[in-house]
Amino acid sequence: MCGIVGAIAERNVVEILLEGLRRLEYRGYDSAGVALLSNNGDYSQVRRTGKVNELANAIDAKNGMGNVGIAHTRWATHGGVTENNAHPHVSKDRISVVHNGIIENYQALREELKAQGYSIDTDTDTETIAHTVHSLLATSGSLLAAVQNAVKKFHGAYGTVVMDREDPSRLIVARSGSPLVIGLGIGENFIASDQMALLPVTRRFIYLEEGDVAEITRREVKIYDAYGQPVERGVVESNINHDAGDKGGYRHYMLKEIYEQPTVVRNGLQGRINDSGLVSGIFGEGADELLAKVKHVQIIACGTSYHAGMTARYWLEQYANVSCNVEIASEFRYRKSVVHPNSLLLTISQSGETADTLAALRLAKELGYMASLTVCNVESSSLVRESDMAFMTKAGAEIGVASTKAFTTQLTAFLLLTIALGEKNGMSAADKEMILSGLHSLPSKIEETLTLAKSIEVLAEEFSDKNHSLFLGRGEQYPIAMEGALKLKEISYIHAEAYASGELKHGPLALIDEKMPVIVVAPNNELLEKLKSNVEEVRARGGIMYVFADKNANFKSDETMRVINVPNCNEAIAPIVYTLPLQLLSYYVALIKGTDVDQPRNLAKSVTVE
Ligand code: F1P
Repeated sequence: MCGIVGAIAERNVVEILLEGLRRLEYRGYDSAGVALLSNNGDYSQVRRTGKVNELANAIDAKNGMGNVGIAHTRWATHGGVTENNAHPHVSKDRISVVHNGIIENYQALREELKAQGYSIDTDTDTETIAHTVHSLLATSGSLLAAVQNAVKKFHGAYGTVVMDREDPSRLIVARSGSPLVIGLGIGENFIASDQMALLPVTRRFIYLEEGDVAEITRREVKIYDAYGQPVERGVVESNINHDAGDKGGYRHYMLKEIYEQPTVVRNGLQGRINDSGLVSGIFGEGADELLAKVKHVQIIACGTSYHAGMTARYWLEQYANVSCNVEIASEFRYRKSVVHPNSLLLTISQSGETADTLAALRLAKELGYMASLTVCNVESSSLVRESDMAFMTKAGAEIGVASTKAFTTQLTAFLLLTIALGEKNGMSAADKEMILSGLHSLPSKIEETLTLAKSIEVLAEEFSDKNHSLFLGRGEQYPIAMEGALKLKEISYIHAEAYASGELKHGPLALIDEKMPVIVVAPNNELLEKLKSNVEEVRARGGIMYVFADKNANFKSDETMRVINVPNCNEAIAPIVYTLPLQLLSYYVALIKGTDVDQPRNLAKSVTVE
């Protein structure tokens, strides 16, 4: 989604802005732009469609100088991908703005602005921010006051940075619904939509809260809350590794992140389990008392995180004896739902900024859930700040748009939560022991499973000319099949659908022929015999199958079936282990097809608009 970078310094800020944009590239975008203002009042602006390098190439000594500047990568929401629609947007050659989010009432604002004599030159909602601030400047007395008055008129979501060509001494920023972080330097300050953009220049950050407006000069940051009152927001020292954005020798971030899984899962378990169970207090202060009262869990998430939630439901009901519903955030937030007694609202998100998930959390607070817990990968995110409890997945920065290590660390977190809730709800000692021993073996099982990469790479050749595919799984492997299908469609653009294999004969069997590869996830569990019958149903109709199976499941390769044996593992961790070959399969298929693995078309890493 859109990325914002801003800087105010004594030095030329152009490289800081461009490097910031490059570091946000992974989030997905279609065009980029920068506006620069020098202390002597010289102003320049460059915008380009395509990659940040196109923008960088268009910058030279004449247009590449500024002591203050704003920059943006755009992911089109209103208006096509054109240079004219790229940010910054300018009003009356004076006010320049960059913006993330959507101004929902932009049509009404346009009419109002046209009546005041402003000409509307782009198809964007953002242009109305520039004109509205400009129109209020004369009566407001200062740029800060103009922005404070302007935001009162906006409905929707915004993170925005405003620059006045007549005043190179300040930037004004405002946040509502879209994240913004201020980076503190010495005699210089910065702003970005994601701290990642600023790691080369600072480690000290202030996270703006909903409704905040801030005035940023070289030496000072003054923050005002939604009521216009001055407020202090804490300074946070980031411990994110500066190199978190490097590929570390791998061809793609996605592959690097797939191979990081043994390490990040190990980190996520460290200090949280011991030989006899969970270390107390791992869900945060006061969480143990709250969790002890939970009788129902409502899970809300989107995309890959939703699949983690679906897997968690199987575990919570099977082992922890706690009832659980799972719903996509964009559905939950717009329908009337019933709150069960003693219900825990559980959100799952890699980024912690997914607009629909965040909106669902806010709605749930009004609906009367007993408490909220988020399982999240970004400590500074809105979901973590706004939830009663947070459990950090510790996956480290995930750059590839297609989520991999975030997913397996989420699943690891849910096995811990299953024990935590199960202990209060009559979980059997045998189940607890099984999950615990599975968790202890998990990092090495992941390592072992990743050694299948070579044979999966060979298998991937057979997919490169296919247009459709079917993924099958049963029980807790059904969401894993869904996640496998999502990975394949996200990065290889092959149409992939997942079915609970018991559902085959209720429709999808009609699709089976030799052109439709069927991928089957088949661990050795109590549903194996049922799954084998489903496999025969496919075989009888001439389907070609690719089966990821436990050796003891006794599948044999033949002309209609390729079998890849997955290392034997216990039932609890099998969904995590079986995720890995599916990640590798989609990676190698995408590689063969030559798609943009890390930044697949039309997608964004962090979906901060509805
Ligand atoms: C949810 C999500 C990701 C997906 C893509 C778009 O994000 O659907 O699962 O890979 O990046 O967003 P999050 O809420 O888990 O950050």
